[in-house]
Amino acid sequence: MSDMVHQSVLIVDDSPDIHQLVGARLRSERVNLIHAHDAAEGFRLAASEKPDLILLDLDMPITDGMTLCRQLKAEQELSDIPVIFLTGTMDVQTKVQAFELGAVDYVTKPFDAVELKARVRAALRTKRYHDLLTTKAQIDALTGLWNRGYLNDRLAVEMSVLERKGLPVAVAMVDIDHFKPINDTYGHPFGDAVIQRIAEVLGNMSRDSDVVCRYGGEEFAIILRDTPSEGAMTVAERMRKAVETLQLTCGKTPVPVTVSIGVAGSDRVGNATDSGTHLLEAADRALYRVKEAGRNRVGGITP
Ligand code: GH3
Ligand code: MG
Repeated sequence: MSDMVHQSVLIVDDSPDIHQLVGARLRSERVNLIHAHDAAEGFRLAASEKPDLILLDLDMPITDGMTLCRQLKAEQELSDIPVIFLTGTMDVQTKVQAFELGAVDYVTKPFDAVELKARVRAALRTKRYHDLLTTKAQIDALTGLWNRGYLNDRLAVEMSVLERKGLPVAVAMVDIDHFKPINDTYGHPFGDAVIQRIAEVLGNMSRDSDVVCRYGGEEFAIILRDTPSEGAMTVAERMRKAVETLQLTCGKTPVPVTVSIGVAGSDRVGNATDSGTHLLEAADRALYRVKEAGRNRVGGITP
């Protein structure tokens, strides 16, 4: 997914002339063009660059556009990228087949400059809304952190990175201590504000590469990437301390708030590679133990 200013367009066509022509026609648009000259290169670049739109020649030697489109739509990570077919003349049956395969549009060669631009623009606009909605659905409204749905998806991705590259990953489960009495004493809106402040602290105390999520009501989960257990424990302790020193007040009344944190790292959890669930469960067990032990503390898992 590219940034908000420049979206990227991958063009897959075996004819150098078409690359040049499309390049010229889209020059005035704010898009990054990526060039592929056959289906194999197109697939590779789609996977590595995640373009916002693919302009795909229907008629290519070796592997044709329909086949490549089918391959793209079969990949979960690539299936949302809109495809516009570039074609010579196209009979009705082929058009129907293209749309059934998931193409959003087609442009017939030789293309009119204004028409090509208009169709590319429309497809990119829809893609932008799509990306926005997808992101919104994964964000918690109260805190602006990632939500539990995103956590689960992301954990699965991190587990596959762990498997491929051997990078350690850790999970920290954070739970606010005695939160129910805070709600009962100072009211639910104040409770919400406490959750927001703690979310802020967790965000500030973590690295950009960490994934901070609101797991449930007053519970948070943090994925610490490329982090062994020991490092994760250090980060968690820093977070615990930061919450303890917050000095929240309701009106003029000081309201001390603390959190308990359970940490589990892939280097200490056996079988962690089969799913992130193991890691989450282990962190949850560690959290349960520190709650039992008196709260406002950090605990790891004992091998
Ligand atoms: P412990 O130290 O054992 O974690 O005690 P606790 O009181 O924090 O734990 P418990 O799970 O019993 O209570 C959590 C409370 O959090 C219950 C619920 O009313 C409150 N809560 C859950 N979600 C929200 C929310 O979004 N806003 C507010 N204000 N309160 C919430
Ligand atoms: Mg709690």
